[in-house]
Amino acid sequence: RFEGVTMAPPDPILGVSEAFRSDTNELKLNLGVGAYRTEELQPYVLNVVKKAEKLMLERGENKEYLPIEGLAAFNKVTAELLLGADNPAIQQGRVSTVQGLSGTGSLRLAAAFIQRYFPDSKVLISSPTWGNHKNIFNDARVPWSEYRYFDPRTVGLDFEGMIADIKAAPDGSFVLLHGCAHNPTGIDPTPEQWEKIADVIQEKNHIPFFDVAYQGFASGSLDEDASSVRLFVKRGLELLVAQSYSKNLGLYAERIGAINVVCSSSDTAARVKSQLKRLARPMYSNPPVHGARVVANVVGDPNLFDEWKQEMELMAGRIKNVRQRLYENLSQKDKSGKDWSFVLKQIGMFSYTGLNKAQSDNMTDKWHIYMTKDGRISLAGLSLSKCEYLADAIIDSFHN
Ligand code: PLP
Ligand code: TYF
Repeated sequence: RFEGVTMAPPDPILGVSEAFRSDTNELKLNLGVGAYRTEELQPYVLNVVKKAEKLMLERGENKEYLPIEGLAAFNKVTAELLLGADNPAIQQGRVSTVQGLSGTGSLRLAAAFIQRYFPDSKVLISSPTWGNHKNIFNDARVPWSEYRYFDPRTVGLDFEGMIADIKAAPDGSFVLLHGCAHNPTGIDPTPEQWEKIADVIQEKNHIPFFDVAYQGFASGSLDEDASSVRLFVKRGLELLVAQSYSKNLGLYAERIGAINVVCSSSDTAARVKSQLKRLARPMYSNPPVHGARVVANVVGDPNLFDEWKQEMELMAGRIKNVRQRLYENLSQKDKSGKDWSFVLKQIGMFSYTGLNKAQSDNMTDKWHIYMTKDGRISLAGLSLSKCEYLADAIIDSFHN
């Protein structure tokens, strides 16, 4: 009976928000979850989303079930946004796209696909990675192991280690790669390093599996942020790509994303799609329609699309501004001579500070700054006016 059920641990990221809510101190700051806030630290609904929703309301769209694979108009634009509309893989019908329950649900569907069709393969994930990756593969019963990624000495990429570990893995492994703005480190390979990674993956017959949760958010350019994925597609490799619109369109709670499988032929793509649908059906039957319509309207309309890009630049720009201010405050206030330039080298929503667990605890217990225990702070939850306070807290925590 249910008496035997034990208490599950809180989620290391989402649990931080719960702790934040119960803190009554006025200085408190939530830098845990990666969710964009305005300079006033309020949640933000994009204007293009409101416009698309207004259009949808005016059209009086119904609430009928979607097909298992999702909204056709969404699936079309999402693959085009990812790969570029003129990509030969799309034109040749080699991309099978299924709407998913945001990034997480799309990753989970892909994991179920791997478990069913490649039960002997494992997935290589970066060390560190987004905490939910391990949960997803564990629950899908897909074995995984880690490849080296972060080098604490340089606060940069351990490129040699990464290549060595990808080489050492059994042939035909899946290699999970963050398309851009690596979570939690904010450190991405350079274009030259991506080429080398692709070389090794090709040599080893591995299958690239991209997680793209921040397209447009890293550089401010949708195309630039997809260049890693496109480089692999250009080489003619078969690969998987999970997409999320949580961050770049601020559609967090709408749960809208997709899984794309780039195949060697249109025939294969059709069969893969049929199997993804077969896996989705007993899990959730079919996906929600609202977010899919919003994306289809924004990406599919030239005016809204342009406006979206401007809003995204605004969001990405605000994060870059606080990043710069935080760096300046840290450099000016810290008298120890520590080099803080890593803050500027990192990209995307986060800064991986190098604070250890005890130091992160000090941030929360003494300074009321909520963050994950791996030392990651979400700059998307920071304002220019709070940078100085945060710098004081970080310096205090580092040197104590
Ligand atoms: N993958 C990474 C690396 C993430 O950072 C996130 C969070 O945004 C996701 C996937 C999935 O998030 P969601 O399920 O909200 O799309
Ligand atoms: O890493 C983050 O903060 C974001 C948001 O289960 C997130 O990716 C965190 C945890 C989670 C889903 C999304």
